Amino acid sequence: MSFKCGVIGLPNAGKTTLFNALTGLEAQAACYPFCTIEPNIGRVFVPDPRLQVVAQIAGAQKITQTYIEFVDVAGLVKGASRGEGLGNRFLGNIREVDALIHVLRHPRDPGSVGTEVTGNCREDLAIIQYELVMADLETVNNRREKTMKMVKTGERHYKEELSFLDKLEAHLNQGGMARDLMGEDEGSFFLQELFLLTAKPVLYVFNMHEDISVQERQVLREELMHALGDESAEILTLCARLQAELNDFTLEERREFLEGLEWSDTGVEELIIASYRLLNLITFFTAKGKETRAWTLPKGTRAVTAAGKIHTDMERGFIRAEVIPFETLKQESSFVKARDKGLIRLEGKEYLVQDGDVIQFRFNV
Ligand SMILES: Nc1nc2c(ncn2[C@@H]2O[C@H](COP(=O)(O)OP(=O)(O)OP(=O)(O)O)[C@@H](O)[C@H]2O)c(=O)[nH]1
Ligand SMILES: [Mg+2]
Repeated sequence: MSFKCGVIGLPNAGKTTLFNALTGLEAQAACYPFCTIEPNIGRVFVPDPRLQVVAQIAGAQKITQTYIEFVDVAGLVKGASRGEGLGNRFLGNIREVDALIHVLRHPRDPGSVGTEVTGNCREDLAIIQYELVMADLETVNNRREKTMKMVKTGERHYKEELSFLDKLEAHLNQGGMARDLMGEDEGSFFLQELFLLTAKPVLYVFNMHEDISVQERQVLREELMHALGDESAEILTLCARLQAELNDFTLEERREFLEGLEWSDTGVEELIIASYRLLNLITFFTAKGKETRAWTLPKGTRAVTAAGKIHTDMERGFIRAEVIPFETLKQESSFVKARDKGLIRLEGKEYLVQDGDVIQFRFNV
């Protein structure tokens, strides 16, 4: 299963333009709201020079890069959680993604992009956040009804869940995000089953018109940081149209094109690497048989869950993980040598996979 990112934001924010820039696809982007109705889905391979090294040491004949799947959905409007616009459909499309990319737009002239984008990032941000919170409140309420019935069985688990749901509801009612409660033990446990939208990690992409100066960009970025308040979110500022246009260029052409423009971006690779870093993702490698492969995971994933990314059987029948960090393997440049020296560790289900781990899973089904 690949890592999925949902691209969300107001209609006309530039979601599809960004999606095209990332994926090199040509989904329709146009200056009217709800240009996108059915979600666009695209794969983006994550460049990682370590993969070649592992493959060489493993003598692999086949190399498979890891990829992120981007899902570009319809714009979200006020009232979406109550079914306005394409509300429910939209929310259904992003319920299952692993992370969100929230696109905000700063147009040169707000009038030019319709009434949805106000050009005031604080207002635009508040509209989307409100809808996500409202949708989550509905999910929490539905869950509570079920849990209330189960509490009667007398099982402690349900009582604990109910008290967590109360706490969560109060937090959401105050405009808080479910992800704020993720750090708590009970939080991450109960939240896992709820698929809440505000529990997903989010990267804010501030899409600015190509004519915006460096100074203005800095001011706008600070405004957004301010609007985000306590939320420890990551922000990427870019010009989506410029990024999308760069896809058709060779490296040389890119340089010429960007000369004189004050945008320093050299292309989509930086964008992907930045998203990867900002979303706190890591890569691990497998080298089994003829194939060496890279896989994407959120930081802090347990070995048994990582095994499940490869195959559900591996998760179910997990015995242990044999792990060697990339740097150690590179130094030894041989799996056999590394094993002889005792450098391949045996780890159990609870081991937290680290970036660069080369892993062989032992399982039994
Ligand atoms: N000049 C300029 N135009 C942009 C930029 N980003 C997006 N646009 C234009 O704005 C319009 C809307 O962009 P889309 O990418 O379709 O917006 P969207 O968020 O996907 O909109 P919906 O699918 O309707 O929700 C298109 O005409 C884009 O070409 C930008 O950075 N600069
Ligand atoms: Mg679109």
